[in-house]
Amino acid sequence: MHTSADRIRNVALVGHRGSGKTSLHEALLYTAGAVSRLGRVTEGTTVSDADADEKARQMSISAALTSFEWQERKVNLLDTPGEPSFVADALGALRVCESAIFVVNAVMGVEVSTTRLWQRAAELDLARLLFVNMLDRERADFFRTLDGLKAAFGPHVVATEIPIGSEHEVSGVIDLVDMKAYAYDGDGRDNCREIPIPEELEAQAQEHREKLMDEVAENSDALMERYLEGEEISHDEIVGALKEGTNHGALFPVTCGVATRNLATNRLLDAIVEDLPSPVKHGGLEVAGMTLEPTEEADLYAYVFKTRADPFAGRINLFRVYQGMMRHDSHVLNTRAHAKERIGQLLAFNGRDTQHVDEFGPGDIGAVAKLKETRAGDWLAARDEPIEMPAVALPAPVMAFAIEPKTKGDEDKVFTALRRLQEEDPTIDLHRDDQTGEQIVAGLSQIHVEVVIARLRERFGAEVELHPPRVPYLETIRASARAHGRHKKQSGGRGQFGDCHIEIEPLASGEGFEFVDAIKGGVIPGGFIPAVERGVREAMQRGAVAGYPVKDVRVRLYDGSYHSVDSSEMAFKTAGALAMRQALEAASPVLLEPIMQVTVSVPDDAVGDVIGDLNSRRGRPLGMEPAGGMTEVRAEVPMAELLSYAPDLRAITGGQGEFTMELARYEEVPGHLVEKVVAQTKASAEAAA
Ligand SMILES: Nc1nc2c(ncn2[C@@H]2O[C@H](COP(=O)(O)OP(=O)(O)OP(=O)(O)O)[C@@H](O)[C@H]2O)c(=O)[nH]1
Ligand SMILES: [Mg+2]
Repeated sequence: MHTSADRIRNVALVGHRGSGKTSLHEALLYTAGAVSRLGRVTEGTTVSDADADEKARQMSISAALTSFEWQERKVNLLDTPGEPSFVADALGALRVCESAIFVVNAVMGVEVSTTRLWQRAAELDLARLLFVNMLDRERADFFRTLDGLKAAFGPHVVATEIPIGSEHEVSGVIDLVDMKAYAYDGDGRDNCREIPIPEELEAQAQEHREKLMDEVAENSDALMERYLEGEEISHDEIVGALKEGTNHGALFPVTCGVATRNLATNRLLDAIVEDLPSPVKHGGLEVAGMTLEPTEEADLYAYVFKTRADPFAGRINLFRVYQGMMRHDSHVLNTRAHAKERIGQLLAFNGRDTQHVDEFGPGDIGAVAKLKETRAGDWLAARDEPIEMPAVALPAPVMAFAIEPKTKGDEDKVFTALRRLQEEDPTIDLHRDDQTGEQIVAGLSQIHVEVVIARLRERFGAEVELHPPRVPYLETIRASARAHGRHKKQSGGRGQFGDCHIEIEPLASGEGFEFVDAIKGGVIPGGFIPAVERGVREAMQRGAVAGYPVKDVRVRLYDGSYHSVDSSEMAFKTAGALAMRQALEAASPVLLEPIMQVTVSVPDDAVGDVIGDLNSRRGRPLGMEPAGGMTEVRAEVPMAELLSYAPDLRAITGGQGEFTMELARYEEVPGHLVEKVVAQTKASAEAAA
């Protein structure tokens, strides 16, 4: 039997790295009875963070799903990583949930990722609830954090509870909806008991209760009137209006507690059920000109938001049913691959155990094993018609390395494994650089690439080496020149003869290559002219300055001669190459380097350092503007100066800066640096030989 959509709550736990999401996830599971003991991140015993590398680093790397019941509702909870390198999983989780709980560290307050994820949740129109965690830590301050949240996210951020005591003396919370107080003893499941509101907190509780009621009343006209007339308003009415306001971001309830002490997590469970919307209440999904409604009778539409690659268990896909029913032992269509997939095993993650289930209803989130073609981003549907989820913008992978297997001959193994990991994480870029011939793997950060390499080793037994990628320099010419290429060999039998005169001149940047056949009177027969061009193109692969490909050149073939017996295509090709090599040397060749347009997003106080650093990298600032609580600095910087930018930016900004880059254009390498590039190129060519 499946859960009806109005009884489901799909909730993503999101927030800054280390704010306590995984600990809170564990406490919620424990309190709901889904696990029998409270695991700890510090001991590697939590349900999510189950991977070996997550335990070793004590941080979440992948999103983890668990499902459990509370107050006769089914809660699908997605614990997401806070580290920006793994933001794809946080964004994937936000995509399929109606609600997000923002876990905020009460010592640090609003942090970079809190702000960034908030924007994403707002774009997706999610209901948002906040949990101010770590109240027990030294220098934790609920009210300062609350003020910070209001400053960052507006006046509709409002407390629904306040703590009793602070730092290591925090002992409970006061519920502002019912004006009741609760004390917590120990971290057991039944640690909560009601107490009278402590006298010294009465005034403060009353003050915050009024703020809450003002916000609540704003979301219901009927309530507003009665509230202004001083009438008593019931729990259900308040909660109803609270949910109304929360559903589409008109109100953001703030709760609080201590995840690792299981303090107030039972109240958070209540809030999930009472304040956050079900898929029915939140409304259908507009996609591909349709509205997918959470109804059982309609055609199936399920969206796959996460793929886990396991070399042994195979692929596991997590999906969200938007409409219709997902049943085991059925066939569905993958609308991207246009393939029929057999749904064998449907899986539910209940606490520590994985269970086989028969079906998932509309609005529900579940997993399926062993699909052949399906991976994250795909739709599974009753009909094979094009449908595409509005894309979630992912950061661009900027930390690039050239990758090589440690053992020659392991190439296939390494690249198959990398492709599997890429299915799991779309922010991994994998491509061959045509120009340098290197296999490039790029991620969002050093740590991101490290995790990929460790997973290659641990999951797939593939050992690799990384080195900085080569900069794809180019060459061009600044003057025109003429040259004569003559290839002549007469040694017994049939000889070889090819002879041509060319003139080359610069083209405008980006125009590439042009070959003009200006032969008159058949001095070179038409059949040999393409061979000359091939020779010319071949010579252009290795420019005269440092051996890089040459671009933006027009070549005019204007004279030559041939021999009726000894001429051949081969001979004319060689002659063309000879002529071109000479011409390039004579035409003031120059070295070009890629210039990247870089956008750096940093906290305001780091702007000066970041610009100073960009200047030292031969960067040209283009401007800056505020963006989501940060400053965005734009600049143009040569790629050669950015090879280690990711870790450097991290260091300059205390881990808070992010950047993206894309190719702007090629520009001439300044004269004083050309020698260096030539020497480096020579050295790396010798090392490779
Ligand atoms: N004192 C205290 N420590 C906490 C609390 N919540 C979490 N911690 C600790 O803070 C650290 C980070 O907690 P996690 O639960 O891993 O945080 P997270 O948000 O899941 O971290 P990422 O997944 O890396 O973003 C761990 O050492 C926890 O034991 C809390 O309420 N009080
Ligand atoms: Mg975590």
